[in-house]
Amino acid sequence: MEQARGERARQAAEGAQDNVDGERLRRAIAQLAAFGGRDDGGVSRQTLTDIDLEARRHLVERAKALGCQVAIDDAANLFFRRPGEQDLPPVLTGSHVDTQPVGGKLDGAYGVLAGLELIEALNDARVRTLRPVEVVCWTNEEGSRFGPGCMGSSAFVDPACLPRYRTAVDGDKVSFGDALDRALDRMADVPRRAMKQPLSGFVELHIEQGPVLERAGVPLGVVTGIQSVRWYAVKATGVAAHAGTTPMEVRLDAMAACIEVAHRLQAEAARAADSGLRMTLGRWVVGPNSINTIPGEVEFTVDARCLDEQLLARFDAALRGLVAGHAWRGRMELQPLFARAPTRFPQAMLDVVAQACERTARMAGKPSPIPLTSGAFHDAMYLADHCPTAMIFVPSKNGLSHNAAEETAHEDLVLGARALAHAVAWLACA
Ligand code: HGY
Ligand code: MN
Ligand code: MN
Repeated sequence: MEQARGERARQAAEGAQDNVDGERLRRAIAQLAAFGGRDDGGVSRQTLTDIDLEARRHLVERAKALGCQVAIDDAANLFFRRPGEQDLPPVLTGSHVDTQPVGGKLDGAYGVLAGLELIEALNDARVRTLRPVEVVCWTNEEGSRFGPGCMGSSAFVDPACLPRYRTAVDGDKVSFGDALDRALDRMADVPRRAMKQPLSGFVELHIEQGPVLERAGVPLGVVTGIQSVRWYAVKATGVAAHAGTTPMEVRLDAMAACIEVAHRLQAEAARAADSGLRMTLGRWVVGPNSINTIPGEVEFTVDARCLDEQLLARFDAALRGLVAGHAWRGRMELQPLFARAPTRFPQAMLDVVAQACERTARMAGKPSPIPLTSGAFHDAMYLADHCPTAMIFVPSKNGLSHNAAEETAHEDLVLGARALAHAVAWLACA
């Protein structure tokens, strides 16, 4: 019995892998990139904007054309299911299609489209998997329009998160709840499904978004885990006043206060950089943001990441101390926004992914895959709490992402899709 099942898994995996069509994948990437496409080659498709909803509709129609059953849950996560021989918990793959304000055409989208390519490859290979195979499009992975990130996947795993997420607002004071209800209305024709469905496993294919694979000259990465991440907002409240008439010594300048705290944070981060800490002060909101008014309110965000949780805890303590101890007559507040401990994927899943990447690389005459951890966070970090989870990476040119110039050699994109096909088809028959 075991042997027959193993042979079935091997045949399904190799059939799926060998039927991945690189030109079909190239076309699919170009079609999706048109939703929010920019003149500089990038994509602007922030979560639950009209353009994101149009892109989602495009994916629903494509999945239906492939014979998939489509479903949506209360977080507007979309699921495209290819039935299996038995109605067992499915093997899930996929990622997200929302982007940064100025993003690339691959971050997230590549994982969803490689999942749909897998469905086509299984159809072409006439493979019948034991379990269903599902492709997911998670809601709001980026967390840029509405914070925190990974709202859809974390709510899928723990639905109790959703009410709190609904109160998040974007820069125009639109709430995530309103945007979500609008998205669900637009998808009222798609059958609704409960969250927290049982899953046999989850495998996410993603671009690395960093320099490791490119520097190693290796096209496939077996992702062993994801580093820890914490987000904060620091807000200074002073007094808006006239830039020309207000003497320097009487000002309550919120910008001057934030710059001082920011400088000390940069020094703190520089001291810990060799230990792997990465800190970004990425978003500044200045009020009233006028050239000739002293800023009365300034808020900036802190994104801090590290694989070493203790080191991140020390940074957290230093940040809290800096904000609490900042000596000025105005107000300085710190608001934690998001925190996720490091993720480590189980060895059994790493073995399946390594096997898939090995065969893909060998068949293409390429170097064997290497293990690496992810500097970026991904939906897989929440799915890892729910079912056996793993990730596959392909290289990013110049290690660049969250930038319109984000790019990966098409040959590598195809190799990644082949490795994903092998891993998911294997798991769906094993
Ligand atoms: O920020 C991240 O790591 C992810 O790319 N959203
Ligand atoms: Mn991503
Ligand atoms: Mn991203």
